Amino acid sequence: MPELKQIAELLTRGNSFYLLSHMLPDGDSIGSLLALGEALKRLGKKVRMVIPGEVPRRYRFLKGSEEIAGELSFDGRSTVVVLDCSDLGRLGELGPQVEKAPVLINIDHHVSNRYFGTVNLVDSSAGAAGEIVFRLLAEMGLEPTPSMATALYVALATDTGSFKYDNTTSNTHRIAADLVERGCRPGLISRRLFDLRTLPSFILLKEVLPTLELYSRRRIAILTVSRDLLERCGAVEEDMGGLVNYSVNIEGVEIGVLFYTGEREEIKVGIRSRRLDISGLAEKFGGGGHAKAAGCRIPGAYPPAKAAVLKEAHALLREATGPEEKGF
Ligand SMILES: [Mn+2]
Repeated sequence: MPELKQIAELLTRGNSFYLLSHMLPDGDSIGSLLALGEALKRLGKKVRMVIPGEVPRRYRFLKGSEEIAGELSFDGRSTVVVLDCSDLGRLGELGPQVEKAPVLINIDHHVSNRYFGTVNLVDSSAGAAGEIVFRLLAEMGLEPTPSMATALYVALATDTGSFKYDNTTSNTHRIAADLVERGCRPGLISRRLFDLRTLPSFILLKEVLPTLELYSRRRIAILTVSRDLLERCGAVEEDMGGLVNYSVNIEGVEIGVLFYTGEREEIKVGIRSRRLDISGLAEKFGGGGHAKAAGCRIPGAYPPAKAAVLKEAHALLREATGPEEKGF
């Protein structure tokens, strides 16, 4: 990839950088940001890391996470690197500030990427943006330190669902093996990322499971969370992480949906599938994501939003129903 070389050169030559990633940060966005940030700092560069919103608690054990700012005042000159974002809209209020940056580097792995950068390194075969950052560091001749290896391992482990999803490739495992050799600790990371839950999130889970509804001959499963429920459980939005998986993990279910009716006049929708490509379904409502994990926001009240999503999900199922359906 010529872009890999080009970006490695831009990073080596530049002196001052802003590294940005998306709202509702996840392990891939934060891990990629921190690994690249540390690499550039080690080269003596000036680095500012910004994410719209707060770093979720579960990622605060990562070295340097306390340096990630929630607000940006762009100087108009520094090189901007945007990680793990399919479009600048994912940067929320930060997007318009960096839109016209003289050098805007776009590093991403979403199929739906809009190529908004002056240089674009987009590889949708990568399981995580962290995989691309790993390759970039190698291209720059930099060896990951234990803290960089930990950040990248978090990126990989998060986006591949702990190396369980279909986007886990032999390459993902090779990189993971390399990161373990560089000093990250998989057991400790897995426990922090996947096993430990806050008490409110457990109480929330207990209340959300009874909201389960099944449609379309039990092939569509829906879970619903309201702001009220969240507050009653003493939970915050972060505690909803992973809830959507309970819908799609039911045997026979093809499409799992979690509706969050928390915001006024807006319904947040998380969509998952193990087999079908549901990214188009999210895109129909102005959202996006990956083939098996996507999301969108629908303005208005819950009942019409739910009806509209169900209708599109039915349609997708009808399209997908074919001879290959047997055996799944
Ligand atoms: Mn990602």
